[in-house]
Amino acid sequence: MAIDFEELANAIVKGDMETATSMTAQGLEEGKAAGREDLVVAKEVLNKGLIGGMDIISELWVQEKIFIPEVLISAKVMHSCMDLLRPILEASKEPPRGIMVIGTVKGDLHDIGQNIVGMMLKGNGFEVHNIGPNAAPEKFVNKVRETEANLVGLSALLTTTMPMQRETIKILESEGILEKAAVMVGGAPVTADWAEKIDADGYAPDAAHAVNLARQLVDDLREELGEAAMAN
Ligand code: B12
Repeated sequence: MAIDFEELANAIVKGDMETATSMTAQGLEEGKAAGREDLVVAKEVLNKGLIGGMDIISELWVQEKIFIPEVLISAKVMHSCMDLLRPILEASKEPPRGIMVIGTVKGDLHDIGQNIVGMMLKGNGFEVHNIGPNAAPEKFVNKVRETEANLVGLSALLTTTMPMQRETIKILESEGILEKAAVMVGGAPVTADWAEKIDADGYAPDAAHAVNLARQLVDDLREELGEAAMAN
């Protein structure tokens, strides 16, 4: 019997760590027992259960039915459930398609969405270096230099930190990073228009689109720079 995704989402909302983590584990086990592919089951648990729970949290917060402490508890439960899915979502047998540095821009502590994007990219053959939330532009610059990344992902969840995406891109540009790397932006308030305005190379509304966009940007870079330059 498949797990009840609504019950899992509600456990996230209630901050019920035990129920949420045991249902996540149970969902994976039942999928395996039914002979379904681990990755398909993990994505289903993530999208229908965990993200479903965060959608309810967002709605309740907007309606002022819950407050920051409750949101923090739910976020903690969400992280623990994601830890159970991580080994499956990040497993990839392919050589790296590209190297990405991802983080949430300075001043912004939201990290759930960018963690999901990072996990999905890893599972799709990218080498991913996640520098976490509240990441200053210099931190992006240093990590790209250290890892020779060809993709940079900037997340922002607040309208007040969206300008920091622009600022970070400006600094990446002035440091010469964007000669060999492409930059993509995302986060709930971010739009394709904003991405264009701040000279990002691309925008994706969610993790699935982010994977396609990352592939496209790396292919475009390869064409532009040639394979030899990409290897340096
Ligand atoms: C959880 C949460 C918190 C938690 C964060 C915990 C954590 N570890 O992340 C806590 C409680 C800390 C928090 C704090 C605050 N928050 Co808050 N938070 C949220 C909430 C409810 C959910 C965010 C989330 O995790 N969503 C689930 C994930 C899966 O979705 P996602 O992040 O959008 O990510 C997806 C896509 O956007 C995309 N994506 C994300 N990043 C990237 C990056 C790239 C490169 C790409 C391509 C794609 C991509 O892919 C992801 C997966 O599909 C949102 C509500 C909302 N509607 O977003 C408010 C929300 C973002 N918060 C808000 C506010 C106001 C705050 C505070 C200022 C509150 C306060 N008064 O202190 C503080 C700010 C603290 C700070 N300096 O950052 C507002 C922002 C309003 C605005 N217009 O700016 C929101 C919208 C709530 C609201 N409606 O009022 N928050």
